[in-house]
Amino acid sequence: MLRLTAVLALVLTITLTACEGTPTVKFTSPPSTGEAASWSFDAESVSSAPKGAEVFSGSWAVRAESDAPSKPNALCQTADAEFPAIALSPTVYGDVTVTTRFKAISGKTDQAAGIIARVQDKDNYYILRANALEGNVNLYKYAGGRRSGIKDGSMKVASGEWQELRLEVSGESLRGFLNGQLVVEATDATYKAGRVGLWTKADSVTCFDDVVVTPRVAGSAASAATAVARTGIPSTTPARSGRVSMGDNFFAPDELVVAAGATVTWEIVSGDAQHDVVSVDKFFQSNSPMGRGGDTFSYTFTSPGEYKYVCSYHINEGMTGKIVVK
Ligand SMILES: [Cu+2]
Repeated sequence: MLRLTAVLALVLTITLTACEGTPTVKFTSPPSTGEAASWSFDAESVSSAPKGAEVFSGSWAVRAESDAPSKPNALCQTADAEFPAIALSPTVYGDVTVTTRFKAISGKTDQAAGIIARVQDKDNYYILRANALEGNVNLYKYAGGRRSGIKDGSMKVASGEWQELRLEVSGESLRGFLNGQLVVEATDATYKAGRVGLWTKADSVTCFDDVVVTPRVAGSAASAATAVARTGIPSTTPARSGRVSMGDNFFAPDELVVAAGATVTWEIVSGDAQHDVVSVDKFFQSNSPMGRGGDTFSYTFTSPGEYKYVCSYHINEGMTGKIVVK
């Protein structure tokens, strides 16, 4: 029996090993913290990939989407490929949080939306992906052009609706959130640093908007939902409108850069608790509490400056945010 167990273990080991590719690691140590960045795609040329991006697979193009969270544009993947993927910029990050809004529009085989991080090259990175057909949010490792599962998380993912996906990578910890709710958590030590980007699968037609990349401040244990102090200012053109998702107990993104004249809309996307939006300097205030489930509050920022705000119910839980108007 012992021998049989040993043989089975050996067979299992060989089988598992055969499924995993061999990783190529280019970025062995985290660099000094990369700059925060954000993409609303609204100032990008339509019908091409965003400036500075590198398409690994699939057909990625900016296009007008009438219901885009920040209008008019979104970035959409429309080809049928094994793993469509795009790196958004050449910047290498160590510990980082990537948040994106996404909408799974169609797909018979798959309706997937993913974030990739610690990207070494087109064949080596981590994946967090939500799938509307399977109802899960899973973590994968892509190594040597082969995908292997790290951990699965079960969660209903709506088709045809804008939602929010977030991947936090810190040290060896990987955490995936859907609409602000932690769904899947695991550790993996393969990749230490790398680029960030987006991912889909097979025949998924998926659009993305309002991608926010926040490097973790060195030495800070706070999650992106509570980390407020940050020096990096997003580098792309300020958006003409913006959205902030709310839940228990976070604003996401917690720092948003918009152009003067932009209207920012806060929306409760998850959770059961009561929340509000209160300007620290009394420029704006929502109803207290806001209604639940899709209720929104909007404010138009006319003057450049920094506008800090809090949820008065959860200020002690770190539910604070900032709008930077340029
Ligand atoms: Cu709150």
